[in-house]
Amino acid sequence: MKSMESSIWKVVNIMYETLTTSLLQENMSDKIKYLTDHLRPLKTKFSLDPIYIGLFGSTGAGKSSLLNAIVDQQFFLPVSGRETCTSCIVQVSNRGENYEAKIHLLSLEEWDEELKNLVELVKKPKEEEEEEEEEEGDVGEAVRKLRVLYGKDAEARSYSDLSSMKLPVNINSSKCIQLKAAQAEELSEKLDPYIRCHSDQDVEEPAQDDVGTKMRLWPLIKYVEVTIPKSDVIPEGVVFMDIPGTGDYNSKRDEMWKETINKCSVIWVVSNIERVVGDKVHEVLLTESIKAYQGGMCSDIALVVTKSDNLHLEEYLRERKQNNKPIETKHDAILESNTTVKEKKSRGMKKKLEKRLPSDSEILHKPDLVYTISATEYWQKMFLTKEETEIPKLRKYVRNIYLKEKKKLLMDYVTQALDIVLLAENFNSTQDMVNHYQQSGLETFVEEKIKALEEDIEKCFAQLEQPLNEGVEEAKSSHQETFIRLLTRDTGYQGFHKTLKAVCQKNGVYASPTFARIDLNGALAQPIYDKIDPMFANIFRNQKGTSMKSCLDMFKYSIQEKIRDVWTNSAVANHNCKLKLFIAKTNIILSTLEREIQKKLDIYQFLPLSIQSDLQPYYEEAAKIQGRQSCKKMQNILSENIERETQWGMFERAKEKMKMKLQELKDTIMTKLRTDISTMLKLALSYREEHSERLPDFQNEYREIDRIHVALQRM
Ligand SMILES: Nc1nc2c(ncn2[C@@H]2O[C@H](COP(=O)(O)OP(=O)(O)O)[C@@H](O)[C@H]2O)c(=O)[nH]1
Ligand SMILES: [Mg+2]
Repeated sequence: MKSMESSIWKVVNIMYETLTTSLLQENMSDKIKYLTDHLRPLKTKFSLDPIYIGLFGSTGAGKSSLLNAIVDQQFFLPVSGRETCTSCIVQVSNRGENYEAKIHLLSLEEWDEELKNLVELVKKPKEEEEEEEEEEGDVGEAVRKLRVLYGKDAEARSYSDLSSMKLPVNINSSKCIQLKAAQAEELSEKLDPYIRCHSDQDVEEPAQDDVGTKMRLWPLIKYVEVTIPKSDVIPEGVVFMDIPGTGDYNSKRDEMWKETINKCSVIWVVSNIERVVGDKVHEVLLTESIKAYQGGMCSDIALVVTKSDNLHLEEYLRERKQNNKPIETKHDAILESNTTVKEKKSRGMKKKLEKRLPSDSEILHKPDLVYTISATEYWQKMFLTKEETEIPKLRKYVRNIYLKEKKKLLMDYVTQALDIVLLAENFNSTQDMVNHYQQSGLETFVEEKIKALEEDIEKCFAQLEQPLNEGVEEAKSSHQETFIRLLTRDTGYQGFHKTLKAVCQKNGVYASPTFARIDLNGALAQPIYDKIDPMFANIFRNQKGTSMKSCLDMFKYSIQEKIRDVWTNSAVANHNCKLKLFIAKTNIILSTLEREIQKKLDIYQFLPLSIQSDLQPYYEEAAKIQGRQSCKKMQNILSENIERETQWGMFERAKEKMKMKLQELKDTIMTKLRTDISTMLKLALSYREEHSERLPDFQNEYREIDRIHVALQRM
C-alpha cells in the first residue's frame, strides 16, 4: 500500500505540473482550468485524515499506562498513582520529530462562564452558614478549583471580586503552552506538574515559584496534545485519544468531550479487571460508545480490561469454582482468569449490542470483543510473556484498523485521480457523441431512476415510523420514573441540592464527580432510542439489506448498466475511455453521497437537544432557587414542568423534528445527486472540436492510475 501511495502521489504531481505549465501558455482553455482545479485538492491534501482511536474510561482505569505500553515508552504519559491527575482529554500522535506537548487553555470567556457557575455552586445560603458542611464531591471539586487559582477562602468571595483578580497565567495571551524534549522521560517530567493535582495543595497559600504556578493551572486546561517521534510499533496517522469517562463540568470541555467521542473510528472502553465484574461504570461507557457507533464515525468497539496481573493467587484459588484442572502458578491463574473474564464480558457485550443493532451487524460477529491486558507486566515480565500481556495483540488490532481505513481513503483518492485523467483523455477525443446520446434515451432513464430512488429512500425512512411512535409512548409513560431515578436520589445526602443546582445550571447535563454523568434530557429520550436503535442502525449501515446504502447501490448499478448498454450499442468505435469515465464518475458521485449520509450524527443525537430546548426555561428558573428547601423546590419546578411539557407534546415534537431532519437529509442528497449527474453528462459529452488545441497527453499516467486502481480493488 505504501508503494501505491507514493506512486499515485507522483502521478498526480506530474499531471498537475504538466497542466500548470501549459496553463501559462496563452489561450488556455477552461478545460485545463477545470482539471487543475480538481487536481489541486488531491495534490495539496495527500496526508490522509488521521484515524482516531479513543481510550474511554474513568480515572485510574489504566488508560495512560496502556498508551505508554502501546507506544513502547515506559515513562511517557504521567500515570496517576495515588495523586489524581486532571481528567482532561489527552491526544497522542506519532508523526513528530521530537517529543512535544501542547497544553491548550480555556479562553477567558470560557473560564469566566465556569467561574460564574462555580461561585453560584459553592455559595452557602445564610441559614446554612453555621453548619459546617462536609466539602466533598461536587462542591469540594468546585472549592478546590477556586482555591488553587485564587487562594485560600476563595470560595467565600463574590464573582465580581474573583473575576477582577489576576489568574496565575494570562490566558488571553497564552492560549497554549508548548513543551519540547529530546526524550520521552524528559517530556513526561515537564508535563507532570500541569496535569497532576496535588492533594494537599489547596490548603496552603498558592506557591509563587515556577513549579507552583504550573501546578495551579489544571482548572484552566482545555486539553493536551502530545506528539512523539514516528515509530515502528504504531502506524503514522493513528491518533490516540485518552478520554475521561464522564465528561466535564466546564461547558467547553464537555462539548469537546462529546465531539472527541464522536470522531473516533474505534472506541476502546477501558476498565480495571477488579471493577469490570460487577461495577457498572463501564456499562455506562459502553452505552455511550454505542451511541457514537450509531452516530456514524465509530465503526468498532472493544472492551479493554486492564491490570490482568492484579490477581492474588491464594485468593484466586480459594474462590475458583471449577477444579478440574490444577493450577499452581500465578501465570496459569492469570491466563485462566483472563479467559473467564473474556467469556463473561463478551457475552454481556453481545447482548447489549444485539439490543441496539441489526442481528447481522459485522461488529456482532467479530472474534475479539474483549482484551485482557497488563501494562505493568509488559515491562516487568514477571508472570507473563509479552504476548500474554496482549499489548502486541492490541497493536495488531490498531494496524488492521489502520490498513482498512487507509485502503478506503486510498481508494477514494485513486478514483478521483482516475476520474481526472479520464476526463483529460475525453477532452482530447474527437468523437462527437451528442447525437447518439440524445437518441439513447439516457436522460429520461436517469430522471426516472432518480425519482424511483427518492421513493425508495422514503420507504427506507418509513421503517422508522413504528418504532418512533412506540418509543414516544414509552417515553411519555416513563418520564416520571426517569426523573425520580435521576434527580431525587437520597435527598438526605448533604450535597445533593448542589448537584441538582449544577444539573439546572447546565441545562440538564452535568458531569458530576460524585454521581458520574447526569443527563436528564438524554435519559428522558432514552426510551425512544431503546425502540428505534436497531432500525436506525439498519437504515444507516454500510451493509446490504433495507439500508439507504442498498437504495443507492441499486441506483448506481442500474445507471451504470444502462450506460454500458448505450455505449456498446453506439456506432462509434473505441468509446472505452468515455465509458470508464462514466463509471468512475458515478462511483465518485455515489460515494460522496454515502459520506454525506455518514453525517447522520446530527439526526441521531437530536432527540435530547429538542427536549433540552423545551425544558430550558425551567432549568433556568430552577437554577435561581436559593435558601431553605431549595432541593425540594428545584425538584418540583422540574418535575411539574416535565409533566406539563409532556402533555403539551414534548416527545412528539422531538420525534417530528427527527423526521424533519431525515427529510432534510433526503432533500440534500437528491439535490446533490441531480446536479452532480447533470454535470457528469455535460463533461462526458464534451470533445475536442476540429482545429482546437490538444491538451497534454496523459496516456502513461492513465495506465499507471488504472493499474493502481485495479490492484486496490483486488486487495
Ligand atoms: N498492577 C497493575 N497496575 C496498573 C496497570 N496499569 C496501570 N496500573 C496502575 O493503575 C493506576 C492508574 O493508572 P493510569 O494509567 O494513570 O490510569 P488512567 O487514569 O486511566 O490514565 C496507576 O497506579 C498504575 O500504576 C497494570 O497493568 N497492572
Ligand atoms: Mg491518565
